[in-house]
Amino acid sequence: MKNKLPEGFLWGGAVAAHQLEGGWKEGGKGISVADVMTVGSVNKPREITDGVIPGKNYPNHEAIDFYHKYKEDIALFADLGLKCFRTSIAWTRIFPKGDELEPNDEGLKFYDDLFDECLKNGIEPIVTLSHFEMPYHLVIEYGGFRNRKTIEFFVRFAKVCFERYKDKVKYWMTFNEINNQANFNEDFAPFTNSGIVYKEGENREAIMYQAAHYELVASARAVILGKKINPDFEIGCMIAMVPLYPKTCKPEDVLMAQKAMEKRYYFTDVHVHGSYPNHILRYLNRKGIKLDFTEKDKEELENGVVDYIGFSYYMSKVVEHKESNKFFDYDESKDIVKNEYVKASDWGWQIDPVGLRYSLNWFTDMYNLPLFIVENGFGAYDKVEEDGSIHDDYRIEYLKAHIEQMKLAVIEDGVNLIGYTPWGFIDLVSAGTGEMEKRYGFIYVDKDNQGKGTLKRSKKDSFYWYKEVIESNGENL
Ligand code: BGP
Repeated sequence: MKNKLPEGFLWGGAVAAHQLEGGWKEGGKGISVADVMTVGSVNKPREITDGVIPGKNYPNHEAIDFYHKYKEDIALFADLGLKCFRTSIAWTRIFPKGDELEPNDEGLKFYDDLFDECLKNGIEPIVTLSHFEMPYHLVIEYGGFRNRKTIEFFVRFAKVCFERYKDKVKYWMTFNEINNQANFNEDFAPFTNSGIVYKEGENREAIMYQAAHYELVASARAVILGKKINPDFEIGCMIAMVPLYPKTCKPEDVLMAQKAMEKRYYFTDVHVHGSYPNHILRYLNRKGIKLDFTEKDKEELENGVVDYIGFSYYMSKVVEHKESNKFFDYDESKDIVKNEYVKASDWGWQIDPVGLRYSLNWFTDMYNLPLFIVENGFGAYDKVEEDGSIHDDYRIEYLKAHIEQMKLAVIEDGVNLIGYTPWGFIDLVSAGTGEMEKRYGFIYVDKDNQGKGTLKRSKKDSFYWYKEVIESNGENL
């Protein structure tokens, strides 16, 4: 047994196109759902406006202007020593409306240049196809993934990307945090790829399960196609991992937590095993939800299983069983309680490094596939000192504690882990709130929630710390 992380471990950083690129109308790009979302805050959800309304503050329009600054940013990433860079391809740069037959070459060219620049600097690009940025036109015209037709549009987009970048990108993911939509009773639109904003009085649950089914089929079909285009591709799913613990050892709480895990993570079963687990089929039956689920879907799900599980990990949550909940049906908007044993961030995200080790073991026990931690990080307010330095020791503390647990999972427990890409390692727009000032970066970007600032980049203390972590392959934390 080695007491080190494996050689070639992919240390990196993660972002998503709409949260950093900006250039929302450049290079032939169309409007995405992220382009119609305003700034919110910890207490106020982002507003999703009906088209782009002049005068409103849309943080994703400019973001941190990576679209124009990517060369200088990649030079900084190389200085930090990143081995890989996880980003997404903005669907609207490739298919501005989403339903065109031919792609937009200028958009394709942008990612050619971006990936070439990474490779030139010894950084491997890791790509998510859909990261919360569906073309807005698909939402308006087709209802997003309410509609089976959207499968075709997504698969066309995936095919074009696979063909174009087949020699530049090896690791792909289909839908970012596909299982977020399981929380359909929360107004969670900024955190999904489905393009669905629920209307008053709708049966959200039925809509969610159908949309999720279409996404799972779209993902499987993309995997099948990708493997034909380049058999060396590694195509993964991407799951938002928030382990759900029982509030007490009361058997009902324990069962409730198990049932909650089943509901949040059945997506992984479908991606990995190529079929739905019985508990979900029975649940849908009991609820009278009939899915549009064809024989061809079944075959595609079976054949389009993923090579690895990419997942994000920020926090754990605690679940309590209520007497009235006879069937142990989990509803995230009602069943979560505070964990008395851990602290939380300013945004209420519970900090639980041991939960990362738990998650790595849980995934391994359940699925026995290679794992990739493609997001982890600490959103916090940063203060710039008079001399320009930023002492983000709280961020270092968070990351250090999580990397320690990650190492234990690999070294002690034998988990097969490909890499670790902390989230938002350059400050960017928050997906949940649209704020700039919920910062995750090792690189500071001078811009505030009102959109003001010079966009100047500067290194935080965490930058120097992470550089050393990568150089020592995780030895020096
Ligand atoms: C994940 C998303 C990211 C990201 C991150 C942090 O759920 O995949 O896009 O933004 O969470 O969330 P937030 O930006 O709301 O702090």
